Amino acid sequence: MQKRYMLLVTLACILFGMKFIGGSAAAQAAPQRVEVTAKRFEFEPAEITLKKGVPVDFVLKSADVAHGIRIRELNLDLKVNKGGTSDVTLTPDKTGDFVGHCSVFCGTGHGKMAFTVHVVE
Ligand SMILES: [Cu+2]
Repeated sequence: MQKRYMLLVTLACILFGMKFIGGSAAAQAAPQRVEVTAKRFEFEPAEITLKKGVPVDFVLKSADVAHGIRIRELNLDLKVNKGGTSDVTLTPDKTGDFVGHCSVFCGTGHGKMAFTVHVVE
């Protein structure tokens, strides 16, 4: 009878352990959040590093007028309204350094607004 009880306790521990591991895996699956602020005429930060195959919630905020960010190689094309916030889930599928630019004309320095994403393994 005691053996049976021990077996039950062991089983309960295993089940609890699995639930715990499952819970932390689910927490890891929630995308990491990356915030970038666009303002005349720069992005802050101007570069970020992401991991290949790991989804991130990419948030673009505007501190002044409308801006955008486009990196063709990463299928990133996001626009933000004046003073607004936009976001998209981004999962880089290749490694490398990718340079994007502001995709909404925002003034004289618009052409200089560059943003770099480093994607690593
Ligand atoms: Cu611009």
